Amino acid sequence: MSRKKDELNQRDTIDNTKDAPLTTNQGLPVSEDEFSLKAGKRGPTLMEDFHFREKMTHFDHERIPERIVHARGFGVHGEFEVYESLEKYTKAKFLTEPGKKTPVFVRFSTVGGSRGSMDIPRDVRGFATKFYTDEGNFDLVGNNMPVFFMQDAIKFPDFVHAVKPEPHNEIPQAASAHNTFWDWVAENSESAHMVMWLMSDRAIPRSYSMMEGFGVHTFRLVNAEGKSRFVKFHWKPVEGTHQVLWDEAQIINGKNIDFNRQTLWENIENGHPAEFELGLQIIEEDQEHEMDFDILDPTKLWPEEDVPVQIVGKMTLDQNVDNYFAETEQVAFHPGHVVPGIDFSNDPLLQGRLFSYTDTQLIRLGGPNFHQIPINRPICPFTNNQRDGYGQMSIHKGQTAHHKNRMNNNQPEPLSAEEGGYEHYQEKVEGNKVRARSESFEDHFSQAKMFLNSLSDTERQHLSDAFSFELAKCDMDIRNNAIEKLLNNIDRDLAEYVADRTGAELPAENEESTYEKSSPALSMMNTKFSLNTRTVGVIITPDVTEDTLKETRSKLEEKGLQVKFISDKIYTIGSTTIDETLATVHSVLFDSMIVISGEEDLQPPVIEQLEIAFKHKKAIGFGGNVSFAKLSFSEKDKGVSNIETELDNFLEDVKNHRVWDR
Ligand code: HDD
Repeated sequence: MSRKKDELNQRDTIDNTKDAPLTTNQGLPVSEDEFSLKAGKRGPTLMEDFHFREKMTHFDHERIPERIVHARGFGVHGEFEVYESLEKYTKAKFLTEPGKKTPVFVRFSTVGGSRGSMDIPRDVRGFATKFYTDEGNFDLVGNNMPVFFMQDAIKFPDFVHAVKPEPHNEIPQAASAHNTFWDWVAENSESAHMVMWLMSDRAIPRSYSMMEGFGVHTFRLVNAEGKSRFVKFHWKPVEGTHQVLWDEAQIINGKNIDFNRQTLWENIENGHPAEFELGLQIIEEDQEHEMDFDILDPTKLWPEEDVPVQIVGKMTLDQNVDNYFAETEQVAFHPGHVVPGIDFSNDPLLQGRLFSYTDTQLIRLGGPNFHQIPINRPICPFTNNQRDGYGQMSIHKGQTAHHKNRMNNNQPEPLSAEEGGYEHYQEKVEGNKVRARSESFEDHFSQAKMFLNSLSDTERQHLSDAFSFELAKCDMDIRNNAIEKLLNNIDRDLAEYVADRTGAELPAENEESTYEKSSPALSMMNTKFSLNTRTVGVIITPDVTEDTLKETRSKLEEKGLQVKFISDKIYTIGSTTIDETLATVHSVLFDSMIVISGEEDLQPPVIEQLEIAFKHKKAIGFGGNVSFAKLSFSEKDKGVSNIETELDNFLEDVKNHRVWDR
């Protein structure tokens, strides 16, 4: 179990859980750590106090610049195993050796917010995976959405400036619902497809283990014969793709700002790993131009019904970090970290990313030796002639640090491709030097429309309300512009709805896309459903007996549910202790609620939580003598079940995530 972390952390772990003397960083035992050295008990502190100075200086330097995007993240360790050899497609060893477990580190993140912001803003989620393979590190630096806001990396700084809090007053935190974001997306209509994803429920995931991951760009796989194919990478969550509601997200962000990270942390601590299957979509080189879009355009996805996702392996994330800063904060991803058998396409967004990531680590991690930080270090040997620099941790032996050399027999020596050296795919390219975009990237609205065509009524309603929410937070001219330049070009009904909800102008001309295609895989209603890791908050009144509590817990836990007892205060009956109070948790923090009462009436805080759970379409169970008199719903409503007589109905509703047709 500890293998993965140990492999990375060898030599570098300082175990503060063991008995040890307190020392300075020079190893000098310290005799007193509460008082600085003074001239007299009430006198001034002395410059001579090296212990104080060292401790304070270190503290003063404890922060590094947060990431410009994806600042708030949460990392976990695990491993990846391929199901069957993919040697037909690639020579990457970790994809050709079934049974071989490759250690991985995954960092999930929000994009726009600062490191201390909340877990469930409406935002894209980062899904970055570092595979520590025997041929070097491979980083798949993706998101939970398969497309992106722009087609060319040169626009990335503009986009990030627009989505981040506004420069004059640094408001709003971790939100796209403001003028500069909507100004940018409306003026850059290539963002239309991604904006649809951002306004959809994909932007408010229930859990990091319940969202898909996408490599986004078209990459190449290259096999041992040198044959190349285009590929898109997918992560499919074993628990399915699920969301919270926007109203719920806003309450969660106040009740538990750490909701997503805490869920993942606790699930892993409790033995429930997060599991994802790796999927590949493959297009043969000679079929490059067969789609009705350009496969190099990162604002387009390959419909899964046209190019099926082949499931090829599984990633199991089952180990939390030992130290957040050392691992999660210092991990450095880069789409350019590849291994033989994986190569790039000419997607202009990907090409720009290949520059940006190393550049950002230099400022963030303070110099060119960030690859030596344990979490970034390959687990295979690495040698070259790079030397010195800030934070050099390695002691390079020998007299030479130059290539080619005779003094050291030309060591370290480059390897040929046959011997395992990385060789770039020899794609033939030619063209004039131009600052221009290919005409094949010009259609910005068809796939935005396809996304809308693919949603269920519930999802479409959520998306329409999300647009209305966001644009209502903008100035009127920004609203009008976004409706005219984006929505009216995607779907007239959507434009009408949002214009009506926000008091904006509906453009005179209907310019909606006539694209009719839909892709069922895009609806979250067609995902997997499972009871695994689902939670239930069981509210009880003080007159409920211990037997009832024990029986309730065991029958729910037996089905895989995670149970918390909630009452107006913490108390113990027999061997059962109440877990939470009505003040410390809330129904928004659970997938489902149960209320069990004796003879006592339900009190206002209980009623409030149940009403909100009902409004959020959650499964509600009841037991004992619960009276519905003070509730706006009854036992006859959909998704409300007696757990003594209809437990299976309750469990089915929990498994289905929400009672959408309530
Ligand atoms: Fe990026 C971080 C994903 C476009 C420049 N990006 C970052 C992270 C993820 C992504 C998951 C966080 C990694 C971590 O956890 O440390 N980025 C994407 C995806 C993109 C994308 C899926 C489009 C398909 N990014 C993109 C562009 C550029 C950048 C076009 C610049 C040209 N991204 C960065 C960055 C970051 C970053 C500024 C900030 C921190 C870091 O790199 O390490 O360099």
